[in-house]
Amino acid sequence: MPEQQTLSIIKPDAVRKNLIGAIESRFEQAGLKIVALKMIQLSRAQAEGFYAEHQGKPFFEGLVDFMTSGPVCVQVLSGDNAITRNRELMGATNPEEAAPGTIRADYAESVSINAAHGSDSPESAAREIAYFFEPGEIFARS
Ligand code: DAT
Ligand code: MG
Repeated sequence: MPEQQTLSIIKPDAVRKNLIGAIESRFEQAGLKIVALKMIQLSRAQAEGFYAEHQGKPFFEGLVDFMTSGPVCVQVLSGDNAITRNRELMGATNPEEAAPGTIRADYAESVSINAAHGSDSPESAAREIAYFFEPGEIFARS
């Protein structure tokens, strides 16, 4: 598998619970490299644009409320098969369905308050990385 990059977000619930280090540590221990990183407070417009694919769904307004409820950490993770590996580390969207030992199984509260985001395809990774980072903010690390 070639080197890939993916966008990860530590969501407001996990930041509130002081889990930034615990979650970043899981990425590093799995061999993924953090090549860009920042803490930000999303505006409603930023959250709506980021989750545009879900516009019109019943949970959309609640999702935007939640994602703007406090600061988040956004990071670009790099490594072999990084997109799928990050999704595996996160576990299923609904923590009740997430495999034991995954981020969501261990830290998520519910299907809507679920600790982490990860890009789900190369196309979404490219869009989501560019949504938050300028090229000069992403570092080459070998
Ligand atoms: P994922 O975050 O695993 O990629 P998704 O893209 O389907 O999942 O949905 C984006 C977010 O929207 C998800 O992390 C939490 C929220 N969400 C999804 N389905 C939901 C539902 N049935 N009820 C409440 N929130 C939901
Ligand atoms: Mg998704």
